[in-house]
Amino acid sequence: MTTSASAAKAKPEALGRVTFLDGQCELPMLEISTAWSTAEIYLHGAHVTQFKKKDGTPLLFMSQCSRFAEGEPIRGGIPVIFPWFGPREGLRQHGFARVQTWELKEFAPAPDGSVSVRLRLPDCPEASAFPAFTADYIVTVNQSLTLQLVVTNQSKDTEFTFENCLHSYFEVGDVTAISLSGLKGLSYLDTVGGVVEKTETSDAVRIASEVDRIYQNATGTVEILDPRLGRKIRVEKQGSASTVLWNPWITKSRQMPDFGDEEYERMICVESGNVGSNSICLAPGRSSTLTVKLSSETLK
Ligand code: TA6
Repeated sequence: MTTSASAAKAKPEALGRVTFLDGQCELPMLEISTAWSTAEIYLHGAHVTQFKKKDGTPLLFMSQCSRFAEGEPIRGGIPVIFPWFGPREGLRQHGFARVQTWELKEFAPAPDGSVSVRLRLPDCPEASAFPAFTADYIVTVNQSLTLQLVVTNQSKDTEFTFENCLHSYFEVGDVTAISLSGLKGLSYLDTVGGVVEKTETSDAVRIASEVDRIYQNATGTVEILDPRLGRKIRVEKQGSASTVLWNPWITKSRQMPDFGDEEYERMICVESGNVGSNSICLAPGRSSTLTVKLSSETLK
Protein backbone atom coordinates (compact mmCIF):
# COMPACT_ATOMS: atom_id res chain seq x y z
CA MET A 1 0.00 0.00 0.00
CA THR A 2 2.86 2.39 -0.68
CA THR A 3 2.21 5.43 -2.91
CA SER A 4 2.40 4.05 -6.46
CA ALA A 5 3.85 5.76 -9.54
CA SER A 6 0.36 5.97 -11.03
CA ALA A 7 -0.88 7.70 -7.88
CA ALA A 8 1.94 10.23 -8.19
CA LYS A 9 0.87 10.97 -11.78
CA ALA A 10 -2.80 11.52 -10.92
CA LYS A 11 -4.05 15.12 -10.83
CA PRO A 12 -3.02 16.54 -7.43
CA GLU A 13 -6.50 17.94 -6.79
CA ALA A 14 -7.96 14.44 -7.23
CA LEU A 15 -5.62 12.87 -4.68
CA GLY A 16 -6.56 12.51 -1.05
CA ARG A 17 -4.41 14.01 1.69
CA VAL A 18 -3.17 12.95 5.11
CA THR A 19 -2.21 15.62 7.63
CA PHE A 20 -0.50 14.87 10.96
CA LEU A 21 -1.83 16.98 13.80
CA ASP A 22 -1.98 17.20 17.56
CA GLY A 23 -5.54 16.22 18.37
CA GLN A 24 -7.41 16.79 21.63
CA CYS A 25 -5.10 16.86 24.66
CA GLU A 26 -2.20 16.72 22.18
CA LEU A 27 -2.77 13.09 21.26
CA PRO A 28 -1.42 12.40 17.75
CA MET A 29 -4.10 12.41 15.11
CA LEU A 30 -4.36 11.94 11.35
CA GLU A 31 -6.71 14.16 9.41
CA ILE A 32 -7.69 12.66 6.08
CA SER A 33 -9.21 14.68 3.32
CA THR A 34 -10.59 13.39 0.02
CA ALA A 35 -12.65 15.01 -2.74
CA TRP A 36 -15.79 13.61 -1.05
CA SER A 37 -15.11 13.47 2.65
CA THR A 38 -12.94 14.07 5.69
CA ALA A 39 -12.00 11.72 8.52
CA GLU A 40 -10.01 11.84 11.75
CA ILE A 41 -8.05 8.94 13.24
CA TYR A 42 -6.25 8.98 16.59
CA LEU A 43 -3.26 6.66 17.02
CA HIS A 44 -4.61 6.21 20.56
CA GLY A 45 -6.79 3.12 20.10
CA ALA A 46 -6.58 3.40 16.27
CA HIS A 47 -9.73 5.32 16.97
CA VAL A 48 -11.69 6.87 14.09
CA THR A 49 -13.38 9.84 15.75
CA GLN A 50 -15.08 11.28 12.69
CA PHE A 51 -16.12 10.71 9.09
CA LYS A 52 -18.00 13.42 7.30
CA LYS A 53 -19.08 13.78 3.68
CA LYS A 54 -18.31 17.24 2.31
CA ASP A 55 -21.92 18.39 2.31
CA GLY A 56 -23.14 16.29 5.18
CA THR A 57 -23.75 15.85 8.86
CA PRO A 58 -21.08 13.93 10.80
CA LEU A 59 -21.65 10.19 10.44
CA LEU A 60 -20.25 9.35 13.85
CA PHE A 61 -21.42 10.46 17.27
CA MET A 62 -18.71 11.84 19.58
CA SER A 63 -19.46 12.59 23.21
CA GLN A 64 -18.74 16.14 24.36
CA CYS A 65 -17.55 14.56 27.62
CA SER A 66 -15.10 12.10 26.05
CA ARG A 67 -11.72 11.69 27.66
CA PHE A 68 -8.66 11.99 25.48
CA ALA A 69 -5.97 10.53 27.70
CA GLU A 70 -3.42 7.72 27.84
CA GLY A 71 -5.00 4.60 29.31
CA GLU A 72 -8.59 5.84 28.82
CA PRO A 73 -10.89 4.90 25.96
CA ILE A 74 -12.38 7.61 23.73
CA ARG A 75 -16.20 7.85 23.99
CA GLY A 76 -17.80 7.88 20.54
CA GLY A 77 -16.49 7.32 17.03
CA ILE A 78 -15.31 3.75 16.47
CA PRO A 79 -13.55 2.05 19.39
CA VAL A 80 -11.62 -1.05 18.29
CA ILE A 81 -12.64 -3.81 20.69
CA PHE A 82 -10.07 -6.63 20.79
CA PRO A 83 -9.08 -9.28 21.92
CA TRP A 84 -12.14 -9.63 24.14
CA PHE A 85 -15.56 -8.03 24.24
CA GLY A 86 -17.30 -6.93 27.44
CA PRO A 87 -16.08 -7.54 30.97
CA ARG A 88 -13.36 -10.06 31.82
CA GLU A 89 -12.47 -10.87 35.39
CA GLY A 90 -9.57 -8.81 36.71
CA LEU A 91 -9.09 -7.11 33.35
CA ARG A 92 -10.40 -3.97 31.71
CA GLN A 93 -13.68 -4.06 29.80
CA HIS A 94 -13.50 -4.55 26.00
CA GLY A 95 -9.81 -5.53 25.73
CA PHE A 96 -6.67 -3.46 25.52
CA ALA A 97 -6.54 -2.48 21.83
CA ARG A 98 -8.62 0.66 22.37
CA VAL A 99 -6.14 2.16 24.85
CA GLN A 100 -2.87 1.34 23.07
CA THR A 101 -1.05 3.80 20.85
CA TRP A 102 -1.09 2.05 17.49
CA GLU A 103 1.86 2.37 15.09
CA LEU A 104 1.29 4.05 11.76
CA LYS A 105 2.72 1.65 9.16
CA GLU A 106 1.56 3.04 5.80
CA PHE A 107 -0.63 5.69 4.29
CA ALA A 108 -1.47 5.84 0.64
CA PRO A 109 -3.44 8.35 -1.43
CA ALA A 110 -4.66 6.20 -4.35
CA PRO A 111 -5.21 7.28 -7.98
CA ASP A 112 -8.97 6.98 -7.52
CA GLY A 113 -8.84 9.72 -4.86
CA SER A 114 -9.29 7.47 -1.83
CA VAL A 115 -6.85 7.32 1.08
CA SER A 116 -5.90 4.21 3.06
CA VAL A 117 -4.03 4.15 6.33
CA ARG A 118 -2.63 1.01 7.96
CA LEU A 119 -2.01 0.91 11.71
CA ARG A 120 -0.57 -1.91 13.80
CA LEU A 121 -1.23 -2.78 17.42
CA PRO A 122 2.12 -2.52 19.24
CA ASP A 123 3.55 -5.20 21.50
CA CYS A 124 2.29 -4.64 25.01
CA PRO A 125 2.45 -6.59 28.30
CA GLU A 126 -1.27 -7.53 28.11
CA ALA A 127 -0.67 -9.31 24.77
CA SER A 128 1.74 -11.76 26.39
CA ALA A 129 -1.24 -13.67 27.85
CA PHE A 130 -2.09 -14.76 24.28
CA PRO A 131 -0.23 -16.72 21.60
CA ALA A 132 1.95 -14.48 19.40
CA PHE A 133 -0.27 -12.48 17.04
CA THR A 134 -0.39 -9.33 14.93
CA ALA A 135 -3.36 -7.01 14.50
CA ASP A 136 -3.49 -4.53 11.62
CA TYR A 137 -6.22 -1.96 11.08
CA ILE A 138 -6.72 -0.54 7.61
CA VAL A 139 -8.96 2.51 7.29
CA THR A 140 -10.00 3.58 3.78
CA VAL A 141 -11.67 6.93 3.21
CA ASN A 142 -13.56 7.92 0.05
CA GLN A 143 -17.33 8.35 -0.49
CA SER A 144 -17.67 5.86 2.35
CA LEU A 145 -15.56 4.68 5.26
CA THR A 146 -14.16 1.14 5.18
CA LEU A 147 -12.50 -0.49 8.16
CA GLN A 148 -10.58 -3.76 8.13
CA LEU A 149 -9.20 -5.46 11.20
CA VAL A 150 -6.75 -8.20 10.19
CA VAL A 151 -5.61 -10.54 12.95
CA THR A 152 -2.91 -13.16 12.30
CA ASN A 153 -1.94 -15.97 14.61
CA GLN A 154 1.87 -15.87 14.44
CA SER A 155 2.30 -18.82 16.77
CA LYS A 156 3.69 -22.06 15.31
CA ASP A 157 1.71 -24.45 17.48
CA THR A 158 -1.06 -22.75 19.48
CA GLU A 159 -4.60 -21.76 18.53
CA PHE A 160 -5.60 -18.14 19.19
CA THR A 161 -9.17 -17.57 20.33
CA PHE A 162 -10.39 -13.97 20.52
CA GLU A 163 -13.35 -11.62 20.15
CA ASN A 164 -13.39 -8.45 18.07
CA CYS A 165 -15.85 -5.65 17.51
CA LEU A 166 -15.88 -2.28 15.75
CA HIS A 167 -18.05 -0.48 18.27
CA SER A 168 -19.36 2.28 15.97
CA TYR A 169 -21.37 5.14 17.46
CA PHE A 170 -23.65 6.83 14.91
CA GLU A 171 -25.02 10.35 15.12
CA VAL A 172 -28.83 10.43 14.84
CA GLY A 173 -31.36 13.29 15.02
CA ASP A 174 -33.53 11.65 17.68
CA VAL A 175 -32.98 8.04 18.74
CA THR A 176 -36.71 7.51 19.36
CA ALA A 177 -37.47 8.40 15.73
CA ILE A 178 -35.01 6.04 14.02
CA SER A 179 -35.70 2.49 12.85
CA LEU A 180 -33.23 -0.29 12.14
CA SER A 181 -33.69 -2.91 9.46
CA GLY A 182 -31.77 -6.10 8.72
CA LEU A 183 -32.17 -7.83 12.09
CA LYS A 184 -35.52 -9.62 11.75
CA GLY A 185 -35.44 -13.36 12.45
CA LEU A 186 -32.10 -13.29 14.30
CA SER A 187 -31.74 -14.62 17.81
CA TYR A 188 -30.14 -12.23 20.27
CA LEU A 189 -28.97 -12.00 23.85
CA ASP A 190 -30.84 -9.20 25.57
CA THR A 191 -28.39 -8.14 28.29
CA VAL A 192 -30.43 -5.38 29.96
CA GLY A 193 -30.95 -6.47 33.60
CA GLY A 194 -29.73 -10.05 33.07
CA VAL A 195 -29.18 -12.15 29.97
CA VAL A 196 -32.23 -13.51 28.14
CA GLU A 197 -32.22 -15.12 24.69
CA LYS A 198 -34.87 -13.73 22.36
CA THR A 199 -35.71 -13.64 18.66
CA GLU A 200 -36.05 -10.41 16.72
CA THR A 201 -39.53 -10.19 15.27
CA SER A 202 -39.42 -6.67 13.89
CA ASP A 203 -38.19 -5.58 10.47
CA ALA A 204 -38.04 -2.00 11.78
CA VAL A 205 -36.51 -2.06 15.28
CA ARG A 206 -37.35 1.05 17.33
CA ILE A 207 -35.57 2.38 20.43
CA ALA A 208 -37.70 3.52 23.37
CA SER A 209 -35.64 2.40 26.39
CA GLU A 210 -32.19 1.06 27.24
CA VAL A 211 -31.00 -1.40 24.59
CA ASP A 212 -28.00 -3.73 24.90
CA ARG A 213 -28.30 -6.71 22.55
CA ILE A 214 -25.93 -9.15 20.94
CA TYR A 215 -27.45 -10.50 17.73
CA GLN A 216 -25.90 -13.88 16.96
CA ASN A 217 -25.08 -15.39 13.58
CA ALA A 218 -25.81 -11.92 12.22
CA THR A 219 -23.87 -11.54 8.98
CA GLY A 220 -26.10 -9.14 7.05
CA THR A 221 -26.28 -5.41 6.40
CA VAL A 222 -28.07 -3.18 8.91
CA GLU A 223 -29.64 0.10 7.85
CA ILE A 224 -30.50 2.99 10.16
CA LEU A 225 -33.36 5.09 8.85
CA ASP A 226 -33.20 8.56 10.38
CA PRO A 227 -36.14 10.79 9.37
CA ARG A 228 -34.96 13.70 11.57
CA LEU A 229 -31.58 14.01 9.88
CA GLY A 230 -33.13 12.90 6.58
CA ARG A 231 -30.64 10.14 5.94
CA LYS A 232 -30.11 6.40 5.82
CA ILE A 233 -26.89 4.89 7.19
CA ARG A 234 -25.74 1.51 5.86
CA VAL A 235 -23.55 -0.83 7.91
CA GLU A 236 -22.22 -3.52 5.56
CA LYS A 237 -19.82 -6.15 6.77
CA GLN A 238 -17.83 -9.28 6.02
CA GLY A 239 -16.11 -11.64 8.43
CA SER A 240 -18.54 -10.70 11.19
CA ALA A 241 -21.13 -13.00 12.76
CA SER A 242 -22.28 -10.69 15.57
CA THR A 243 -24.12 -7.38 15.51
CA VAL A 244 -24.39 -5.46 18.79
CA LEU A 245 -27.02 -2.80 19.35
CA TRP A 246 -26.57 -0.38 22.24
CA ASN A 247 -28.15 2.75 23.64
CA PRO A 248 -27.55 3.47 27.36
CA TRP A 249 -30.76 5.51 27.80
CA ILE A 250 -31.29 7.78 30.82
CA THR A 251 -30.00 6.02 33.95
CA LYS A 252 -26.83 4.54 32.40
CA SER A 253 -26.02 7.85 30.69
CA ARG A 254 -26.02 9.56 34.08
CA GLN A 255 -23.71 6.88 35.46
CA MET A 256 -21.06 7.28 32.77
CA PRO A 257 -18.57 10.03 33.67
CA ASP A 258 -17.46 10.47 30.05
CA PHE A 259 -20.94 10.76 28.52
CA GLY A 260 -23.46 13.62 28.70
CA ASP A 261 -26.74 13.02 30.54
CA GLU A 262 -28.82 13.71 27.44
CA GLU A 263 -26.45 12.50 24.76
CA TYR A 264 -28.23 9.14 24.49
CA GLU A 265 -30.89 11.00 22.48
CA ARG A 266 -28.45 11.61 19.61
CA MET A 267 -26.66 8.29 19.25
CA ILE A 268 -27.04 4.62 18.49
CA CYS A 269 -24.30 1.99 18.46
CA VAL A 270 -24.55 -0.62 15.73
CA GLU A 271 -21.44 -2.71 16.22
CA SER A 272 -19.95 -5.35 13.94
CA GLY A 273 -17.75 -8.16 15.17
CA ASN A 274 -17.46 -11.67 16.49
CA VAL A 275 -18.34 -12.06 20.14
CA GLY A 276 -19.50 -14.74 22.61
CA SER A 277 -20.46 -17.93 20.77
CA ASN A 278 -19.25 -16.27 17.56
CA SER A 279 -15.67 -15.82 18.86
CA ILE A 280 -12.90 -16.61 16.39
CA CYS A 281 -10.45 -19.47 16.82
CA LEU A 282 -7.42 -19.14 14.52
CA ALA A 283 -5.13 -22.07 13.82
CA PRO A 284 -1.36 -21.33 13.88
CA GLY A 285 -0.34 -19.20 10.90
CA ARG A 286 -3.94 -18.31 9.94
CA SER A 287 -5.48 -14.83 9.58
CA SER A 288 -8.99 -13.46 9.84
CA THR A 289 -10.32 -10.18 8.48
CA LEU A 290 -13.27 -8.22 9.80
CA THR A 291 -14.43 -5.69 7.20
CA VAL A 292 -17.03 -3.00 7.82
CA LYS A 293 -18.19 -0.45 5.25
CA LEU A 294 -20.13 2.57 6.51
CA SER A 295 -22.01 4.80 4.12
CA SER A 296 -24.97 7.14 4.12
CA GLU A 297 -27.46 8.59 1.68
CA THR A 298 -29.88 11.47 1.87
CA LEU A 299 -33.55 10.50 2.05
CA LYS A 300 -35.68 11.85 -0.75
O1 TA6 B 1 -21.38 -2.88 23.17
C1 TA6 B 1 -22.26 -2.62 24.20
C2 TA6 B 1 -21.48 -2.49 25.49
O2 TA6 B 1 -20.78 -3.67 25.76
C3 TA6 B 1 -22.47 -2.14 26.59
O3 TA6 B 1 -22.73 -3.17 27.48
C4 TA6 B 1 -21.92 -0.87 27.18
O4 TA6 B 1 -21.57 -0.85 28.47
C5 TA6 B 1 -20.96 -0.39 26.12
O5 TA6 B 1 -20.52 -1.47 25.39
C6 TA6 B 1 -19.90 0.62 26.42
O6 TA6 B 1 -18.83 0.07 27.11
P1 TA6 B 1 -17.67 0.98 27.64
O7 TA6 B 1 -16.68 0.07 28.25
O8 TA6 B 1 -17.11 1.72 26.44
O9 TA6 B 1 -18.30 1.94 28.62
